[in-house]
Amino acid sequence: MSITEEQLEEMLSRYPDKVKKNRKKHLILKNSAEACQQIEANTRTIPGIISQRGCAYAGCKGVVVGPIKDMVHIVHGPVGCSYYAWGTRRNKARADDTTPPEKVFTPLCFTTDMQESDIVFGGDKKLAKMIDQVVEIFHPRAVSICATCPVGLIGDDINAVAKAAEERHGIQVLSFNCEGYKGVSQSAGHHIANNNLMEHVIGKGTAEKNPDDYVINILGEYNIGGDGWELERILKDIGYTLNCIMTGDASYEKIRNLHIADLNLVQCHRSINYIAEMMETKYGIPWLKVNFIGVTATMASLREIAQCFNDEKLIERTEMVIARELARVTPALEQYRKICQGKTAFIFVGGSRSHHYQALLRDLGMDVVVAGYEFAHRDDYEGRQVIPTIKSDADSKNIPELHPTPDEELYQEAHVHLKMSKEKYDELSSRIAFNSYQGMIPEMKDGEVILDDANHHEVEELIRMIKPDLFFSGVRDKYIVHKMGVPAKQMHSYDYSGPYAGFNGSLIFAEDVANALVTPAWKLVTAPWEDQNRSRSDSNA
Ligand code: CFN
Repeated sequence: MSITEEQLEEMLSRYPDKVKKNRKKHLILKNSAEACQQIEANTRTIPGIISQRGCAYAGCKGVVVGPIKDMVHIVHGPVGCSYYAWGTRRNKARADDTTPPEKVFTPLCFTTDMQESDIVFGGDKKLAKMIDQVVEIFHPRAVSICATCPVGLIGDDINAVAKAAEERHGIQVLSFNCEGYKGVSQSAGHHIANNNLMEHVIGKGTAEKNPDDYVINILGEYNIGGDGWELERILKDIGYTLNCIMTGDASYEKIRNLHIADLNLVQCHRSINYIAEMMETKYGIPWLKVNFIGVTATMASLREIAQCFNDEKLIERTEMVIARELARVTPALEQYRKICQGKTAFIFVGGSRSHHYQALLRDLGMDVVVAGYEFAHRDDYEGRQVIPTIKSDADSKNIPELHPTPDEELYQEAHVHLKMSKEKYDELSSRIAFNSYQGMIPEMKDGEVILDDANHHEVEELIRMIKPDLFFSGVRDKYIVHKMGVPAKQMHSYDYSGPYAGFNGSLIFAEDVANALVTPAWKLVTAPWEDQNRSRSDSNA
């Protein structure tokens, strides 16, 4: 069901005038007649409003730095800051040829557990002692210190503690002044993390690039539910050398050698664009925005990457892998599509997924009637980027054999499953290419709602007015929407599912969505506040 200006106006009319004026700029109806529809983003949340946003510490430690697997990340602050962020993001990591299992610290949680006496007398001695213990017990390759709010308030000098610890132990100790209150959201924390890693870690390694390889990094991919591993599978099959996924399942050493790539792919632009841009300036490495969420978007992104290198062999191999994958996943996807077709979705996530998942939901035939971001900036809502061209001597490049060996048979099979001729496939392919990154607002239809920094009142009202078939958001608003009789999926950690990226991920996502849509449970739900027979004593029982 679509929504009108009048309905939006009515929803906003509950606010005091000043608040209404502010929120009006963050809540707009898509109208393609307006040449440049503008939304206000990345501004301070109105005090007292229950925002869905996180803090700078969440963006720095939780998002960018935390997934580096062979470092110990010490949270300097009261225990709650680390405990409530422990394992909840589901950024997966495992041992690999350069990182043995005893050096993978991702499942662990380290904190100085500041107490009242530390607040009064300072927590720096406790922090220094903890670094000594961590080095002695765990032998990490490097250590990070992430500060939470009280550290900035009492003025503990974590930078001096880090410097002294580096001298004592001979390993790098990075200090992040990412106190939660900095900036207007977790976006400030991304920036703090990016700057520090760029200045002190990236480019410090001594690995050398093999000039015969096409070497790429994926920036802004955090391996939630194993997404990064699925992308690794596809990109390696095509013949790329994947230098580093930043920072999902990444090691400290790989990040030190991030600079030896030919191209940086940027999956989550919001959290990592600073590094992409700084690497372009410092090392001349171009970057390309990609979207590996959904079959169509993945295909388009793969084609764009091949296009950057402009090598016929690579372009052909890309088509082979796409055809093989389509042959595998399309039949099952078609079955789920029958269930999902025509259903509506409301999606509200951090700073990049609301756009990325639009592509996957469209693949399933669903309409995204409301889309928004917690903390995106204007450029995440708008526009796209020009595809860079990389000068390379294609003849000398090494593209290893594909396993399992691709063949004409598989390629043909793909066309059979798609029920189309080779000509049709080629035509479709050319149409899909170069369409993956239009931007969130340009890809929406007239009458759909764009929502920035939503709060509980607006989410509840929009759910009531629009009654979407599915709500995709976070844990804070998931359960109230359940109680309103609408199934809700956690789009940050994918509840307990995933991967959702790439071809295999599309299939898992489609299955999860179809399950949510067909379960009869939601029709049986009566919200406690709608149950007239429920007495006060019942609810207290
Ligand atoms: S994994 Fe990413 S994709 S990094 Fe970012 S902007 Fe968060 S933790 Mo939650 S799911 Fe979300 Fe994005 Fe980039 Fe995740 S949409 S809010 S800070 N995010």
